[in-house]
Amino acid sequence: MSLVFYSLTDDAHPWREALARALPALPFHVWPDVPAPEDVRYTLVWKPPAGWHRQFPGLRAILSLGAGVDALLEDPDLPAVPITRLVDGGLARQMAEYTLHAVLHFHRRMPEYGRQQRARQWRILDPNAADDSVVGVLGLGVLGGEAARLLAVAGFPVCGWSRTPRRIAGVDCLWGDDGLAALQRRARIVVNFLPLTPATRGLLDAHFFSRLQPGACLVNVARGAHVVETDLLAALDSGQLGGAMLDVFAQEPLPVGHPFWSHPKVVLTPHVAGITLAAEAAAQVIQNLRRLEAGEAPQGLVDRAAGY
Ligand code: NDP
Ligand code: OXD
Repeated sequence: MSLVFYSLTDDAHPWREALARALPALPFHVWPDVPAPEDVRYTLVWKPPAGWHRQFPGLRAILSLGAGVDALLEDPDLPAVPITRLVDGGLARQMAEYTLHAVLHFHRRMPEYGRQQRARQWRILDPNAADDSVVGVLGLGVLGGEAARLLAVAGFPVCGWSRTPRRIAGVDCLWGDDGLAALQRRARIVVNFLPLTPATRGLLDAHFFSRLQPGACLVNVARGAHVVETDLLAALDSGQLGGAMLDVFAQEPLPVGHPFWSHPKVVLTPHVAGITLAAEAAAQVIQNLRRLEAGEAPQGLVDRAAGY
């Protein structure tokens, strides 16, 4: 029995140390150095190539190094074994911080002050009242729910949208088509925390933007493919959207020639809103491996039919 680690972006070393300490009987291999593929019972992965899991005939479960499992589920050759995802594991606080920063950026009119600075223009703009900056959070799960809570505590009016009804103190929780329409009418700043599924892919398109108040702003920390990028550029250029802060993109790394890099209304970061840190996430992975070995249900079991 062994575990294989695959990631082109995460350092295997702290994971190896943490797992060796807690589970000394489970050999830890870093792909491609896997001596006996037939002995592999678990994989701990971030974006392995399609078909990669087929080489492990004895696989019992796939443990994702991230919260979103869209890339895994897109693999048509993914074995029919349980998949677990990170449930917070240190991501929620980072994502909530990023969101609060983004909301304050737009609420305090920083994009306009940035443009004024570049033009050497000293001009005082009318401040927004906190009540005016209604934030609409798409996705009220582990990460979106935490960000919505923090924004409410910071004094912003917050409404949020989920697939099934949710209750979060200080947040007006909406669901279904009517709920989405209400959020679009009210929100000045929309923050996307949805998982990427067939139901949410391309949701943030021209139709979506046209239903927001003119000058509304978008923060996307979920997945690039939620956004129809040409529609977003058109909405920014027409003034329908006042600005966008983007952490995720349809193609990552973002190609050097992409118009987002130099667009005056776009602030972007390289998929860092929440970074998986072994020091915080390993305990959850270890607990899940113990549960799986004991035949118990792991935490963060992915619902393949729902796609998240
Ligand atoms: P969860 O599964 O905990 O929450 C997902 C939320 O989205 C739930 O509230 C769910 O509704 C809602 N939802 C799903 N489908 C729909 C739909 N069709 N219509 C309306 N609401 C829907 O996920 P997390 O909060 O843990 O993670 C969210 C996403 O964040 C990840 O999938 C990933 O893509 C992204 N992410 C980005 C990172 C970054 O660094 N940029 C880091 C980590 C994650 P319900 O409550 O009814 O189930
Ligand atoms: C994740 C991510 O899903 O980093 O965890 O995007």
